[in-house]
Amino acid sequence: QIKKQTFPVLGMSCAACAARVNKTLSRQEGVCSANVNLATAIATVEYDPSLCSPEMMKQAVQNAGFDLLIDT
Ligand code: 9UX
Repeated sequence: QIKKQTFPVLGMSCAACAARVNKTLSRQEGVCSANVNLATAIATVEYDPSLCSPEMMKQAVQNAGFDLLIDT
């Protein structure tokens, strides 16, 4: 089933940054929806845990020049 989780995002300083992180997460296989809040620096992601993991999201966000804090 779909899991909904929030992650702090590091490195965003403008709306275009947030849009880039949002697009990066949205394109990730297994991600159903992503919403990145610039003001709170929090990404809310709904995903299928059988298709992707927070580690994979972190890697993708790092490749885009930002970072995602995951619990593990
Ligand atoms: Mo605005 Mo975000 O120039 O990298 S896009 S700070």
